[in-house]
Amino acid sequence: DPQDGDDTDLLTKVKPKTKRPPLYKVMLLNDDFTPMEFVVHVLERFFGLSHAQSFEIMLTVHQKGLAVVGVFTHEIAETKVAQVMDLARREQHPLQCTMEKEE
Ligand code: NFA
Repeated sequence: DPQDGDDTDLLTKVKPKTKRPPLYKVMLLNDDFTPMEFVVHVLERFFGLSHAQSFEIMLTVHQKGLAVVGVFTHEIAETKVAQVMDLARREQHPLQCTMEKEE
């Protein structure tokens, strides 16, 4: 019979599946010009981080060159990147924000 698990219906097994969406890391990149306070502001405003958390992450980006600031679904990650890039452009800072699929 179909789905009874015997070896006569190897191609008809049903796999119970609760699918998780692919996740994307959102990263900030260091540069020599964007003011530290602007980066802290961006992290507080768009990533819901406290001032202390934001300052820590800003310093990590400054010292290491980049840092992951959050992990989101594709649509949310795209929105965060667009929000950061739009504000940075409007304020004429070269700050870069990118996203990358998590493996
Ligand atoms: N490196 C920048 C400065 O010294 C600060 C900065 C931090 C820029 C994190 C971008 C990202 N003003």
